[in-house]
Order: sequence, then structure tokens, then C-alpha cells
Amino acid sequence: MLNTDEIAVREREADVRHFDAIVIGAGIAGIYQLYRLRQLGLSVRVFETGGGVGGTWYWNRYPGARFDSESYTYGYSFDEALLQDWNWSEHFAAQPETERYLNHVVDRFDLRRDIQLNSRVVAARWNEADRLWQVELEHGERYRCRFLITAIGPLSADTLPRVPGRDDFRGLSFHTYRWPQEPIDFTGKRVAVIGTGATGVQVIQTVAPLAAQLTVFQRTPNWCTPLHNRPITDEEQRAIKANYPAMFELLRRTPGCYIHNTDPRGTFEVTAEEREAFWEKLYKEPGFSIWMANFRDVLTDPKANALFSAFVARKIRERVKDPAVAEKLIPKNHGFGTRRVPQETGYYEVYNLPHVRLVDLRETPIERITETGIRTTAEDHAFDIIIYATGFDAVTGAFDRIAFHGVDGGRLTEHWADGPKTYLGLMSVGFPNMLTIVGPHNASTRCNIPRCIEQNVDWVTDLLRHAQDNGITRFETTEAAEADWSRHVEELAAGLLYTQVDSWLTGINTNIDGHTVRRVLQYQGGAPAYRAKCDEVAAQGYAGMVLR
Ligand code: NA7
Repeated sequence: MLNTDEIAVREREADVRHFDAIVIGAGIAGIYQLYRLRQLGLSVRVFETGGGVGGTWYWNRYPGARFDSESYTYGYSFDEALLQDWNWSEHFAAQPETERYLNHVVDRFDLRRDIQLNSRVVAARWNEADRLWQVELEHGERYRCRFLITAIGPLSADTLPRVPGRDDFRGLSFHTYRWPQEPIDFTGKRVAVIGTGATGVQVIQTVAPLAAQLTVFQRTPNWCTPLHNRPITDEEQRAIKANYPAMFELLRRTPGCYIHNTDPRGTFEVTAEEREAFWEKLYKEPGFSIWMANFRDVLTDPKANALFSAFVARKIRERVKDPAVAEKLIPKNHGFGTRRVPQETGYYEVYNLPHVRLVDLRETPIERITETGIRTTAEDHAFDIIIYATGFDAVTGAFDRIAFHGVDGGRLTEHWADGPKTYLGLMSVGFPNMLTIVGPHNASTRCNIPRCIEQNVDWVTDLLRHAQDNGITRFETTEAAEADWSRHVEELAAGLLYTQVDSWLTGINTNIDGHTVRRVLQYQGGAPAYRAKCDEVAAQGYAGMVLR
């Protein structure tokens, strides 16, 4: 006999809606995954925390947010008519255009009806008896599904500095990821920006001309290089559209699916004059060419890296008038390209403006946020607006913010306590029927991300088609396959200079507990090798997995 509580639970369970698949997140990955699962005829619901679709491009609406990948290399590649109809206005499009684009895709393919906005997933529990996931939203609603797909993004768990007094400030303050929907008027305002990563650089160079006063609080300078953005001419637009198949073919072959490919020469295999001329040329080229198309050893040989870093340091000294400020802006604790390279447009020249000031937090750390501004060990700074460009709990953070309970109730955070353990960066032992698109150990966080997203999603879709065709209701990777893949990922990173440097790429974040040990979070073997491995696994009937 059931008692009344149990009966109540059963009755509630009966109301729980069932979907074949639930996708968490309506960013680039979630949108495409929905599109593909529809083609399988599955019932799908996408839950999205935000009030609109677009993920990264919905949240990061700070002034200056834009691509560092060429726009036309970034858009979806799956539909020829979409490619031909959409006109990117600039080589590196700004956030409003990308948000418009993603909304256009959602409407064009009639995807909106399966996307539930303002719906934060807080927990997901595996039910072994029914072979189903139960997914729970913030306000208690529950849903069930056979397959659970996380499309929660590598940079979606924002983190604020751990300094006292943040709530005391009486002016406006926000993290760049939480930028308000309504535009901010900077006219006559005293503005602070904390953080000089890729985001901080974009904000600083955009806000500097608008504000009455701008103070940049820098803890670690980065090696920033020119973006060289410009509008796409009509002629270029025609050429881009005519060239899409060849361009996507090229992107399939480059390590990070960027339009730039490593130069096969070694730094010391050319004369000093040739080297200098090559680097001058790269400095004038748009986008990540300087990072991705440099000599083959710049990111692996410390001597090559030091020489190129000295080249970029010289550029900074040429561009910043005050030599003392220039020295502060030149990184001293890491070489070029070992952290994410911010792409800039007039960033260094900002520091030549009389109303812009650089505060070096290594010399004068922040003591607290006050009612009126920021107190460092040297002085009290007064502000109207404080912008926190302080980054993310990268790659694993979004997973930690949802309580995933797998087989026997085990938590994913516990399974990954000493670093991620995955198979193909797409699944983990103890979490059957769950697929982690753009998850840790995946090639996608070292990638021109939509290209790797499409690969991840296509692979997941094929797996679910296979399950559908063969009556499979449960799949899970094996301990051996997970251990092998995780070891392989570690081995691939060995010897790369970035592994010796603190940054979000190595999982370091001073603003959260337990993020002081460097970890290998990404597959470093390049997207082509990653794709080949995934294809091989599928061709072998999903080797390394148990399907039943
Ligand atoms: P990043 O690259 O992680 O940059 C965060 C910045 O904020 C960086 O300069 C940090 O200094 C600084 N920071 C973080 N916490 C503090 C505290 N407590 N005090 C002072 N300064 C702090 O994040 P972004 O948003 O710029 O970029 C993330 C990615 O998004 C980017 O790479 C693109 O791929 C898109 P630190 O370097 O840690 O000393």
C-alpha cells in the first residue's frame, strides 16, 4: 500500500511532461541541436535561462562585443540558402548583428516553439529503472526525457572579484556578461573597468571615447594585437558567397577551424630580415592570423616565443606615448599566445588620452569597493559606473552550477573533482544518455566554435539516430574508454607553453575556491584529428560505449 505522500508523488510524476530529448541552452549549440533532432522526428524541448536566444550573444551585450573570427567563417554552415541570404556587414561583426542572426535562424527554421525561455535548469537526475532523466527548473517544474544534451557553453558562468563591499557601491555596476538590456549613457560619467582580458579590452577601447573619465584596473596585461575590422564591400560579399564551399573545406583542415593556418616554417629557419618582414605582415593582417598563422614553433619553443613576444612588446612601446605606462601594458609573466590573445582596435592608443588612467593592481591592489568607488592600497577612486570584466568559471563552471546526479545519485562535480574525466569530451561514466556538447576535453573550446559545435551536434544526432533505429534506450561510456581518452587529452597538451601559464584556458580563477591548480580542459590535437576519432568511434558501432 502506498501512503498518502507516496501517492502524491506518483500523481505529480504522472503530470511530468516527457520529451525524447531535452537540450539545456539555446545558444549556437542548442539552436542547431534542436534543428537536427527535429529532423529525427524526436520530441525536443530546449530550456534557456535567458529571456532570448543566442547564449553568449544574448548575454554579452556590452559595448564593443564582437567576433574575433571572420563573420562568414562563424555563421552556421548547414544550410546553403541561409548562407546565401544572410549578409554580414563587417568582417568581424558586433554583438547586435550576431544576436539578430541567431534570432533569424531560429525563426527561419521555426525553432522557437520548442524553446522555453526564462527557464533555468537547476538539477537533472538519472532514473535507472525507467532509463530517463528527470530535469528540474528553478521554480520546481519537472520534465522527463530519454536523452539529455547540455549546450551550456564554456564561458557562461560569470565570476566577480572576491573583494569586500561590492554591494555597497551606490552607482551602477555589473559584470560584462550581465550587461543591462537598456543602453548605458556614458556621457559625463566616471567609469572603472576591472579586468583586461579579451572582454575588458573590447569594453575599454569602446567606452574610452564616450566617458568623462576612465580608469582601468589591470592585474595582468595581455598580448593584444590589431583586429583590423572593416565593412564588407559588395564585391567582397559576392566573393564570400561564391566561395563558401571552398572556405568550409579549408576550415575543416585547419587545427582550430579558423581561416588561418600555421606557417610550416620554424622561427629560426629564416633570416632575421625575413622573420621581421613576416611578423610586420602578420601585424597588419586581420583577425587571429598573427596567433594562428605564425611560425609553427611560436607556441611551443620558448626561444621562438620570446623573440616574437619581444616583437609585440616593441609595437606596444611604439603605440603608447608614456614609457612607464607602456611597460605596465607589456606582459612579463607569460609569452605571446599562451593566453587568449585579445584582438583590439586602438586599444593601446586609449592610454594616450588625458582622461584615461591605468592602475596596476600588482602595485596597488584593490582593498574594497566603497559606496563611492574603489579603494586601492594607494587611494580612493570615485566612480559613477564600475564594469567588472572579470571573466568566467570557464569550461566546467556551467556544469558545476547544475546538480547533475547520475547512476546511484553520483554528482558530476564529484566525478570531475580532480579535473574532467570524459570520453571524447562528450560523455562521462555514470551519466548515461547524457551528452556534453562543447564540454571539457572537447576540441571546441580551442576552435572557431560554431565549426566544432556543428561537428559535435552532427555526431550526437547520428548517435541518437542509431539508438532510435536499433531500439537502444541506454548508452554509457566505459571506465576504460574514459580513462584512455582523458589520458590522451593530457598527453596532447604536454609541451604546449600555455599549460605553464595561469588563465581560464588552464582553469585558473582566483575568484572561486578550488581553481588554483592548472588543468587540461581542452583537446589540443586539433579539430581534424578530433573529428576523425569521433567518426572512427561511430564507424566501429560506438566503440568505448555500452549500448543496450
Ligand atoms: P578573462 O580572459 O578571464 O579575463 C578576466 C580579466 O579579469 C583578467 O584580466 C583578470 O586578471 C581580471 N580579473 C579577474 N578577477 C580579478 C580580480 N579579482 N581582481 C582584478 N582583476 C581580476 O575573461 P574575458 O571575459 O576577458 O574573456 C573570456 C573569453 O571570452 C575570451 O577569452 C574570449 O574567448 C571570450 P588576471 O589575468 O586573472 O590577472
